[in-house]
Amino acid sequence: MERPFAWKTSRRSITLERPLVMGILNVTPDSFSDGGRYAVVDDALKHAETMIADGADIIDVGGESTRPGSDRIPLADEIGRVLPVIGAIAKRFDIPISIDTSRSEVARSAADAGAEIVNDISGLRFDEKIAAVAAGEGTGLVLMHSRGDFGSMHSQPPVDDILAEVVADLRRAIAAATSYGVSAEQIVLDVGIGFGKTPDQNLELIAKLDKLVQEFHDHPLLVGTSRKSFIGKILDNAPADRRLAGSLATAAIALWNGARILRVHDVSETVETLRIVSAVRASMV
Ligand code: 9MG
Repeated sequence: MERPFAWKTSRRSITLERPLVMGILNVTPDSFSDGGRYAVVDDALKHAETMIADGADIIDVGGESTRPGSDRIPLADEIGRVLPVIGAIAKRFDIPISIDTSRSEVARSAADAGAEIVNDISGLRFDEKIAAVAAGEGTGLVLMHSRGDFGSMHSQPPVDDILAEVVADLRRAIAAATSYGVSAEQIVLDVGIGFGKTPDQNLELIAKLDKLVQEFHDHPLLVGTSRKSFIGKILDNAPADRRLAGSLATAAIALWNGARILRVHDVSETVETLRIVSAVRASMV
């Protein structure tokens, strides 16, 4: 029997009785028009509107790419990219907005502008004060597992036992968050597919997700496999725009193995996939 979780954010309690879809909204120079700030906000609003119509439950806004080979951008640039977009989405739609950042200053400004969840790919390793923001503002907090610093996180030497490493590191992240006063109901965990893992270890983590569900029974799990390179590697080096089937297959398996929230680019296709998986699961009782 699955636990009927609710996720506490600064603006609501999000029920997790059915799987949720977090739609990805990247506000990086390669994502939207180069026609100036208003055009970027307009494009981002249209993209958010489409994802919401397609069934997204949460919009994850990020201004700094964490893809392999990306460099850190100045703090002011990150804030300048995400704030107008978060403000515009919060004004127009009643949907939970998460801010994808590993900087506490960005998290705080985003929370002021209307973000109610902080999605930290570093699991508090880059800037522990993110936990102070989450505690003070009452936001939801995604603690994602990753290894290494910003520049080296995609070129880490492999560890022998990735499952044990993820468990130990996530335990440390929960302890750090709790020490700042973040409550268990605010915390969602994420294994960090593609961050400091070999392609085989990414597959292993998806296959063994049920073990993490048992280990962290107080926290829902979020998984992001969408268009990631381990999928391309299996499919004869398919580029990102040819990884939809692989993204849906891995989302379906992650859901089957206990994930509660899927972070994706292709919202409508994922929503349909999850509905089928849920229907099959419901027929087991
Ligand atoms: C920002 N980002 C990129 N990949 C991600 C993943 O798998 N999970 C989360 N929480 N954030 C991610």
